[in-house]
Amino acid sequence: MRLFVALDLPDALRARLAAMASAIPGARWVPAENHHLTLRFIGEVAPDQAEEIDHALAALRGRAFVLTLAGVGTFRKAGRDTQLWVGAARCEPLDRLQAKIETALQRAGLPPERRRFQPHVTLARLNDAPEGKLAGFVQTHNLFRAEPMTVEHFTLFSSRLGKTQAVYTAEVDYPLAPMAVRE
Ligand code: 3AM
Repeated sequence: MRLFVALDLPDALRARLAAMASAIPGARWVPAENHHLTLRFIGEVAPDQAEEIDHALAALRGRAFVLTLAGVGTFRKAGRDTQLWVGAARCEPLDRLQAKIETALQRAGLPPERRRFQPHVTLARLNDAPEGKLAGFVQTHNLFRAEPMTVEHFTLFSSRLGKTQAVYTAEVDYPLAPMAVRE
């Protein structure tokens, strides 16, 4: 099983992200149903390890929080743009949740994730997309700011390769405790 831990997104937000798709040669746009914010990529695991991962995540205690997606950018690898994304406004509760998930997964026997957590929702994967077009996209959407969303659970997804796109399935939702109500 190929697994990852992520936040799913409200339908209206997915629709808004999907509507940002534009004509950029070499861009493969992620369809609305696949939009998510990855907290931890896990990869291929055996069924008994998947069960341990599930137990570790179920034991994690976290609190709901408000998250706002904002800004756009690209990831570059070896001098090439590989991914176009929408970012997240700075959010300490998100960083704390990600750190707790990392700890839980290491306890479940996974090797540590070495890469820095850069919260993002991938809009498109890029293959030789012209830099000018990407710069134009980033300029157009620089001020993008979504409606704040309340994160009340996180999700263990499985991923299968479909014909044209990966097929993601939400396997388990892990609830977060309700936010404290202000007096
Ligand atoms: O959330 P995004 O779209 O950035 O690219 C994959 C996707 O990231 C990433 O895990 C997320 C859910 O599939 N992914 C796929 N293979 C990976 C790998 N070997 C990977 N991340 C790290 N290492």
